[in-house]
Amino acid sequence: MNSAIAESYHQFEIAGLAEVVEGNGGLPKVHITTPECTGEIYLHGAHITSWKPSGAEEVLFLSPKSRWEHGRAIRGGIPICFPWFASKSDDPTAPAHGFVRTKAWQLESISQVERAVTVSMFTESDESTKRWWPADFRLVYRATFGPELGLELLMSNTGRSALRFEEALHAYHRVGHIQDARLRGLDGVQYLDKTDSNRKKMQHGEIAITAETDRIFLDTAGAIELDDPVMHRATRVMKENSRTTVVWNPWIQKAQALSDLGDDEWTQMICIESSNVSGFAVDLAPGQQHTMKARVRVSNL
Ligand code: TA6
Repeated sequence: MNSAIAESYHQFEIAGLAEVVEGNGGLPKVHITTPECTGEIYLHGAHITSWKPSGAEEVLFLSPKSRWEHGRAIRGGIPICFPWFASKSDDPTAPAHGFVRTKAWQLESISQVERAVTVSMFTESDESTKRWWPADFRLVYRATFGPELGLELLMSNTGRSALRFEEALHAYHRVGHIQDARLRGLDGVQYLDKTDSNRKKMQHGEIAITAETDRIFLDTAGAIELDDPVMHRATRVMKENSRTTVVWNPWIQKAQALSDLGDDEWTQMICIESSNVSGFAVDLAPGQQHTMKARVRVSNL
């Protein structure tokens, strides 16, 4: 990170709490250290790569094999999928999960609120986005690092036409061993099974991961509990203005097929994604805004 860039970020820093430093691949990141937690968020993709409450272990999974370069997604942490989820329905050449996770966002502010630090970043429509998606938009992301991790994705339609978009906070949660972890909060919820031609199915009881799992849970606003007996930890994911939850674990073969994920790393992660995807994409008229929120809390199991 050259000195001019460092200088331009200096104005945002809060002494002793938040600094902008050079991260992996030379990409700038905000490093947060408070009495309550430590955390990291890259300007690349507004991508949170770490949140560690005091006295607890790292909550997010991050692959040591991840790439760190403009135009590539970071493997792990919390990628932001927008304005489409997975592949673009009308263009197979478009980047998976949209284009904001692979571009540099701009730092808007860093502020201290009680026991937490909030980092705010934004990205807007430009020539590179219009290559894939004609809309005019402004996307603001506020990440609050404290005793809980708070996430807010605020989307504004800054154009003159109505638009429709999908969004997901594609969070990689770290677990001791996936086969011992259990997910609760989706009992009785319908889902699309991506491992079975998107067939619609019903979840019965808690989720145990015993094979490749890729499910879009539909019309659900409830909180998710992740129980991890190996790390003696319970993680609660709460959300607002989100009507779908995606659950993903690549298992053995898919993990081997991903060059930026270690072959055995499928055992250490599960994705729980607060989202609005598939039939729950969001419509916005010109001038309208939409905010999706999520909060993560950990406790001892
Ligand atoms: O969220 C689940 C999913 O859509 C899976 O189908 C899988 O592809 C995963 O995302 C990871 O996608 P990525 O483009 O980051 O490799």
